Amino acid sequence: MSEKVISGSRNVAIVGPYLSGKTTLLESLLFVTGAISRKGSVKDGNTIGDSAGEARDRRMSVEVSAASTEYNNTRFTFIDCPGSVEFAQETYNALIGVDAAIVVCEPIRDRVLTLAPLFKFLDDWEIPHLVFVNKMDRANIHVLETLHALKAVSSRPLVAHQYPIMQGEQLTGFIDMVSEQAYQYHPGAPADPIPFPEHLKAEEHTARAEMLEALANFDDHLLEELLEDIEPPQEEILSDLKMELGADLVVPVFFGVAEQDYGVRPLLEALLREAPEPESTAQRRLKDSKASNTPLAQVLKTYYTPQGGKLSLVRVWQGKLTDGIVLNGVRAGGIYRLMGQQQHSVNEAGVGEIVALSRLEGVKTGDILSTEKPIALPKVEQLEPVYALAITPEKRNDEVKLSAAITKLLEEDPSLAWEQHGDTHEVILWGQGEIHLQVALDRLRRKYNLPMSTHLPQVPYKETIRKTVNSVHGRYKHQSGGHGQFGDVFLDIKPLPRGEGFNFKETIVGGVVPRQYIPGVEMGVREFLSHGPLGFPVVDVAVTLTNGSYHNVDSSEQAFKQAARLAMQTGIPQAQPTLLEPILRIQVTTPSEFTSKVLQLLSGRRGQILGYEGRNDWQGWDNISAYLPQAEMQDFIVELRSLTLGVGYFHWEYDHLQEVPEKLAERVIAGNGSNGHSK
Ligand SMILES: Nc1nc2c(ncn2[C@@H]2O[C@H](COP(=O)(O)OP(=O)(O)OP(=O)(O)O)[C@@H](O)[C@H]2O)c(=O)[nH]1
Ligand SMILES: [Mg+2]
Repeated sequence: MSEKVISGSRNVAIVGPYLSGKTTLLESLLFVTGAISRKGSVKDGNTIGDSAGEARDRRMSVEVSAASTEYNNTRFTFIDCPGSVEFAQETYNALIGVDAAIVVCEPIRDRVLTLAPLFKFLDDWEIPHLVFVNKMDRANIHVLETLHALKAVSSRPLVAHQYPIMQGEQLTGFIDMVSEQAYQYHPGAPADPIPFPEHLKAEEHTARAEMLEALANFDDHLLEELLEDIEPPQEEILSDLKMELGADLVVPVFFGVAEQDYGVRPLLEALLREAPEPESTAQRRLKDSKASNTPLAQVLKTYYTPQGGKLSLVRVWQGKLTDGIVLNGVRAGGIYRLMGQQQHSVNEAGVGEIVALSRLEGVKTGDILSTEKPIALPKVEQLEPVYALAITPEKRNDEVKLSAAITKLLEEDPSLAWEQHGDTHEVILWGQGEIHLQVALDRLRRKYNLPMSTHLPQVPYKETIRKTVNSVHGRYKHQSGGHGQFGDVFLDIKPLPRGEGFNFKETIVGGVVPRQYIPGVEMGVREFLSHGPLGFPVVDVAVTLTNGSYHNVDSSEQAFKQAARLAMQTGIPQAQPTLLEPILRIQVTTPSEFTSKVLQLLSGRRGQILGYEGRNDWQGWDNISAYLPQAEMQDFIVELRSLTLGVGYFHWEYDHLQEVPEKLAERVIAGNGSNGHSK
């Protein structure tokens, strides 16, 4: 067999809403280009895109997956991205490394609306993208309605690259809008040219005129031709499509049925002819830096393979990666082209390729790699965690192994976070939602043999006091065997304004409590405050040591510590202890049509609305600011998503402590720190 000449490459991400058919489309792209000889299906769990166990189990993609193939002497590397919002970070991290993205969507209005955040990301980063309307075997809305819904969520003009030929709800062929040639689809074979279907003449004509007008907005020559009623040559339309797609000025739309390979070849043709070459993507990303051949690559994704090896999926922005290359001071173990979970070793990777490098210890997703000091390149913003679970190893001895395993999980997935909570001592895993965390826990079990049990994290309540009590007496006297223990103190206990924490003073005169014992008093007070009478740490309290007495032989720092504890034990319950809860300041972002529902959701969760306004940078979307008790945050994201077609999200930060309403406080105290969720 003669060696094939590869004359170019394209890196294309496959993105779009949950379950729109991205993994199925990748399977079809690999099949029609001959990279696989049999197509797998998501249902049977044997696709290239979803070959990881966590994806197979759920019949959904949970991480990006790369696969390379060849078509017309061009190497295509596709990156199949997960659609669930809970894995959006994966998608964003990978998107910045591709030359173009295929946005796969279903012909369903509500599903199309969920594309808004993705379109915004693509436009913010100027990533050329086209739309593939999939599942056209079940299209129960008219083509024009689908286009209309798409136009409503894209800030860039959409141009129909094809006009679908339908028979009822089933796609049977298409009219290519550049050549106006009609084609008929056949199962298992390329489409055949057919005569133009006369009944579509009017619709097709309007759609084509709209396409040409959209293109002419960026090409004066084309505009003149249109004004003068001159039919523009096909080459001109194609070159405009290429230029305008490449600059993210327009969004071409295609239609198909990935399951039957319908529309997949025309899509490939368009990518080949119209998607920008890797060189122009590199130019766009490396804008300010001088051209050079120094190897420069960026990590789009980190994998720990089931065998335990580390793989960094990188985009080569500049120069060439060769076997044994040292990047950022670390020697790469090998260079691989990926096919889902399979790795094919190669000797080198040229500029514009996406390949995996093994054993780059210490290198993280997003990192810029070079043989010299790497230049700075823009990085993707990290999503804030919005959902948490407290985790404990099922086997006690596993605690030691846990932190190393979690570090690896976080390298693979930067939208996870973890903390060991200072007050509650729980290990808390933070992420983007329930499924996201379940996948992380699956990985802990599968790859690191660390089965975990989970529970809802405790709310870190605190206590404070409302009243001042003066001269509270505490005396510790103990006689046992040798010499005894004696400490004796009087304390004034006073509430402090919110947020002031704790302070300790003494006003001892005449040495009634000798200097050396005073630190013991403070220690006793602090120890008591770490666990107040309601079961939580006590804050915003001032304690003053005003008086006391001692014994020449029996007194000690330890005895004064005990005396102080006793005084606190008596004093704090008299000072009206009350429960405080952490309040978060949150900012919810939602399409304006759901704003009033979100306001209701917040109020129903004891939220205090601070204001809301339309976003200047995102038409049709609002920002709502509010205070929200942390106790109400646990599944807030779940409800927010269910109210907003899944696209609403929020930022949060701890703001202040606030008294818990009495009824609720009683419940929390009765449950001794259990989550006081008010439903
Ligand atoms: N009717 C029909 N079903 C399809 C088509 N393409 C995919 N599906 C089905 O849609 C479901 C989801 O397909 P996937 O390929 O997993 O979708 P996805 O976009 O990769 O899903 P996520 O990665 O989890 O977001 C599966 O049951 C597919 O069989 C199509 O063209 N027509
Ligand atoms: Mg998928």
